[in-house]
Amino acid sequence: MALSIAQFTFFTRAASSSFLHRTNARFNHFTFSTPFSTAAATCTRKKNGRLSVLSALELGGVKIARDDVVRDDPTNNVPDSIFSKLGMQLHKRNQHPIGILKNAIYEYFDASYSTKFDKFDDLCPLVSVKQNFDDVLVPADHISRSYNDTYYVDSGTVLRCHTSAHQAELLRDGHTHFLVTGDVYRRDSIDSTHYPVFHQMEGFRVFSPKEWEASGLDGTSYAAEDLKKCLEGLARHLFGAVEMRWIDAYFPFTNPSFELEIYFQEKWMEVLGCGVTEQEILRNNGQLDSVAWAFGLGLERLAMVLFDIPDIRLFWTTDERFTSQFTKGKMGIKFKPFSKFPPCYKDMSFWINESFTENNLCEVVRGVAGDLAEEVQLIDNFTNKKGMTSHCYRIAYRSMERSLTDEEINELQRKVREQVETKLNVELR
Ligand code: FA5
Ligand code: MG
Repeated sequence: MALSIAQFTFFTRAASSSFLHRTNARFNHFTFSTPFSTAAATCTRKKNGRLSVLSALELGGVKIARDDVVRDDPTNNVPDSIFSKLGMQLHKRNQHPIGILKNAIYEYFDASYSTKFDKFDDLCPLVSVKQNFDDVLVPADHISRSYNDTYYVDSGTVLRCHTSAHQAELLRDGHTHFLVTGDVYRRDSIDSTHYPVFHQMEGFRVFSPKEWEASGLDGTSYAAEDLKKCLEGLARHLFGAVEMRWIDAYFPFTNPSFELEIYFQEKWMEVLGCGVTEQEILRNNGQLDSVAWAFGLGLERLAMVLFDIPDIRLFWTTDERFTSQFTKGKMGIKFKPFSKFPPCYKDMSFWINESFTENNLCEVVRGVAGDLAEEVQLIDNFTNKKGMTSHCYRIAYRSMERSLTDEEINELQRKVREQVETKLNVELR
């Protein structure tokens, strides 16, 4: 039986925080146009293309014009709040927890492997649907392709939702050991460990037959063992002792697949996905007899554990009381909260319609409240005798930097209610 979007959204929120291993759900079909970009460190203007992405790497960031990314067009669902994050590249700031962590992971790979891993941290986040999905075998009806989950610039171009989008092109360019760090974008829920822009590091290692033949293992088992050894070694390098566990997972691009969870703030938190790369990806990209492993780390999640950062929004604050606490190259620092301001909770109930999704609601809330929205949580859900379904959401508002006034919060909530009604076409109760 096909799940409705609403049921599905509820289910995935309750069951799992991750994205690419969701399987089928109802999906809106649309046509895909020609791929946008090739494997290059920058995006360039296509002669016919609507995307003009100027290379500004020499200035320390990629510059992209707003009109190229945010458009009033049904094939585009990128809000200004997301555009404003493009080019921020927290992973390239050596004094920022995300940059400090990236450098520490680089150190581990440099120290552990005699074959150096090639490092990329400025690949353009605008990629084609082919790069983001087709090249890594994401099925045509996979939920992650939907407009509900991914930011589309147009029907053939997305803001990458994972760094795996670069695997195929780098393989084709002949790289066999590589790390790709970058900002990735997803329409997602609102809470302390989810943010619509975050950073991933992809790792990829190819083995030739002579590497596993002597071991007596088959190629897949050899790669799986090496992968777990590599990531457990990385975890020890970063954390020393920390409680962690492996979970069997599913990704379209690896088999077998695993996720690593770390115990943090009294819960298990998923920090990475990984596995042995599907042969088809290797074959399609010029690696005929090899096996490979791949992983995708969530850098914010790891940095939260490492530096004791309680809320994912803090990575984006420019408040000096946050930024001044971190130092280039220093891993042992624990974040000291500068003060804790009280949250304010507002509930809202409405009758949902067929097209309602929680991600759409979260986009409205973020659009109005930005980083003042701390959490959006479904607290009640019922269907009446007429078959109408009601949802009640609790929105927590809290600033990381100051106390909010009652008037300010009431005004935010008034706007959220208004936009939920007009943009999502639901009936407020
Ligand atoms: C992926 O993105 C896969 N591409 C990872 C992978 C690569 C698997 C190579 C196999 C081989 P997933 O959707 O689970 O998988 O996301 C990976 C990590 O990103 C998660 O474990 C989590 O740490 C982080 N993450 C996911 N969504 C968010 C979010 N909204 N905010 C912050 N971090 C997130
Ligand atoms: Mg996951």
